[in-house]
Amino acid sequence: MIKTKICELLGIEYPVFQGGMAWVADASLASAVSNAGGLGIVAAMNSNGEQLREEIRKTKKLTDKPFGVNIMLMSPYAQEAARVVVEENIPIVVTGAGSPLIYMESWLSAGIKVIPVIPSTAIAIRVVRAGACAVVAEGGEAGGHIGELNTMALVPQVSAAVDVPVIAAGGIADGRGVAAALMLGAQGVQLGTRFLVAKECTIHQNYKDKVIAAKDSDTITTGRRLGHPVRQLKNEFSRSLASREYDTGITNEEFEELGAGSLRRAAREGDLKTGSFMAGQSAGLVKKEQTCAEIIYELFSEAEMIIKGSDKWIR
Ligand code: TUI
Repeated sequence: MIKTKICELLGIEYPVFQGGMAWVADASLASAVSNAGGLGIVAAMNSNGEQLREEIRKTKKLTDKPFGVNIMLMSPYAQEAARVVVEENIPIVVTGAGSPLIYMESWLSAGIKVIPVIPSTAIAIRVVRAGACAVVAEGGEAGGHIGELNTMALVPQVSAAVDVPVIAAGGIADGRGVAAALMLGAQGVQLGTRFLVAKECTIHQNYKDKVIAAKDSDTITTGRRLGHPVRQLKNEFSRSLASREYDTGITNEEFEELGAGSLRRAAREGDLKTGSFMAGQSAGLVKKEQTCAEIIYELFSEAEMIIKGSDKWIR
């Protein structure tokens, strides 16, 4: 069995987090991941405070294992979500897409373990100084909103720079990725794309089919002009957005408006034309729908076999 410090720290069986994906990571997915021994994470991004409270209560009914809440800091509801996680006694908060520093004191004094997603060593050092108990180092292979560094370079540098456990994210979808992440110094992994096709994931079937059909080169990034590039699968919508990345004929506000509602249209309506099907470069590794328990078991038995067999390289 693969056990690391993060298992002990969070009371989980396998060192795997499920990415807190907006419009995707609901009570059904998060509870299934936690019940399978990983860390399930409910996304606060698309919910106001009361909707988030309802989703948290649903998750509590579906699992008695620890689960976390992901707070996307660019969300208009971030402040409400920050309060609700305290009121609902959530043990673990993962943050993304910005600096969590303004909320750290209130979360830490409520006994919440704070684990920010970070795109660079400098930001990792800053959040650890402020009290983060671990960080998720997410490389640009990931789906959704990404930083500039890739997982292979980011994870070992963050691991060397901070003395808390590092969770690797971005580009990991199978046991080889899990084994590699551990070799890079990580104490665990976070996966989004592979969990998109989990049986317990409630997104539209069109989204799952698109991920399963994707090849390695089927993602594209858009939104660099806004300072927040987003990786998604290629379709009419993402190609058209990409073609306007350097178009001075539209303002940044107009460009941003083009993206509004597109992730919801993909995840909830399966709108193949105007949806933004966010997914990572690892989509090409994702071949079939499985339960969360099957995914997690497969990830760690593959990783264990690879690590056990690795002395074949030593002479
Ligand atoms: O947040 C993500 N991925 C996301 S959020 C999202 S929702 C969305 N919808 C529409 C448009 C844009 C986003 C979809 N995918 N990943 C975690 C992540 N965090 N990636 C990058 C960062 C990050 C960036 C800067 C974390 C901290 C940070 O700090 C800046 C600072 O100044 O401290």
